[in-house]
Amino acid sequence: MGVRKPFVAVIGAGQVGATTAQRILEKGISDVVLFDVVEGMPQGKALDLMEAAPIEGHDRRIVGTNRYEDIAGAEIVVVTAGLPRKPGMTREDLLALNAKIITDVCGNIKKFAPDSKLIIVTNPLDVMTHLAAKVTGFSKNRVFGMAGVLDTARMRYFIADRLGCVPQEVKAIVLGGHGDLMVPVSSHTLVNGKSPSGAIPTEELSKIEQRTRDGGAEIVALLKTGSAFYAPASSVCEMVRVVLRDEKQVLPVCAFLSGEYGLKNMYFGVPAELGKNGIERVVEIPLTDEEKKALTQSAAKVKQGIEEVDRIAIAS
Ligand code: TXD
Repeated sequence: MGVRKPFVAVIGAGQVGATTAQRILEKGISDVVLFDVVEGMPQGKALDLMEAAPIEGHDRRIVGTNRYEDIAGAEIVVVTAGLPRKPGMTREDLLALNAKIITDVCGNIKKFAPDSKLIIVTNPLDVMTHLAAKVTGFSKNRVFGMAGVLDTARMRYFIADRLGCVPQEVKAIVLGGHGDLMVPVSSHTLVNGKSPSGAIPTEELSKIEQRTRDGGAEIVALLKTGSAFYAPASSVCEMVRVVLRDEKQVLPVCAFLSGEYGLKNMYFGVPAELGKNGIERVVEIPLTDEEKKALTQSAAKVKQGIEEVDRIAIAS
């Protein structure tokens, strides 16, 4: 049995890819094609997930494959192919290794799923999203990356945990590059509509913001053999749902900027409305001078990575 349209293709059936596929299926969002270069692995995971369907009670289908032909017709392609971080590695250390993989994967997406929208997950995230747009040549609204939803969810959880409330009561937003210079926007953090500054001392709030920046590394240090995947998969799944169902919800994502936030011609983490066209529009929110300065610093770091990946592309 094949998949039914509209379906999502997930490239890379590793930790994030397989868990994303599981969440999409079990939440009943769409059918899934799961692709990996390792023979038998995506087929095995797909079969295992189908065997869970009678218990989970959904009627979605998943097909595992090593053939790019099978992604033809996908509405959204989620790219998780690549190496994860090991303890001590920064996201930037992955740049040259993952650039090769993204170039290969995106060349195939261009060929076999030319009308799809791409959600990039592979690190270093902002740079790989730039590379994916370049290799496919797709319009920029159809290529975007997942990072802000995850970083924001981490911060919401840390605040909720500190206050003993449910995470849904906490609103927060983390912008900028998905790296050590990401910017938790404290002026937009709210607990039940109120600033948490009365309930959490400033020093502690800064510690929570730093823990958010280090959130990925904290998990890498604990797991030792890979990086986070449950919360990343939830984050991708939310973006997939919003786009597939044309929900027009504003989420923090890695989007192409044409002057917003004073930045031009680069991918960067900002709030954007997502819908059937992918990025419907970038949303500019008011920031304090300090937050603006932090965003500029984060953008400079992302630009360095973009220049580096462009140099690699020219050299090869
Ligand atoms: O916030 C975020 N954006 C992130 C990013 C959150 C978590 C993980 N993040 C990054 O996603 C991470 O740093 C990695 O770069 C990717 C994938 O992480 P994952 O934990 O899923 O890595 P795995 O388990 O090693 O899976 C990667 C899979 C693996 O099965 C490989 O066989 C496959 O990618 N792979 C390929 N698939 C297709 N085509 C090619 N060329 C290929 N090379 C490897």
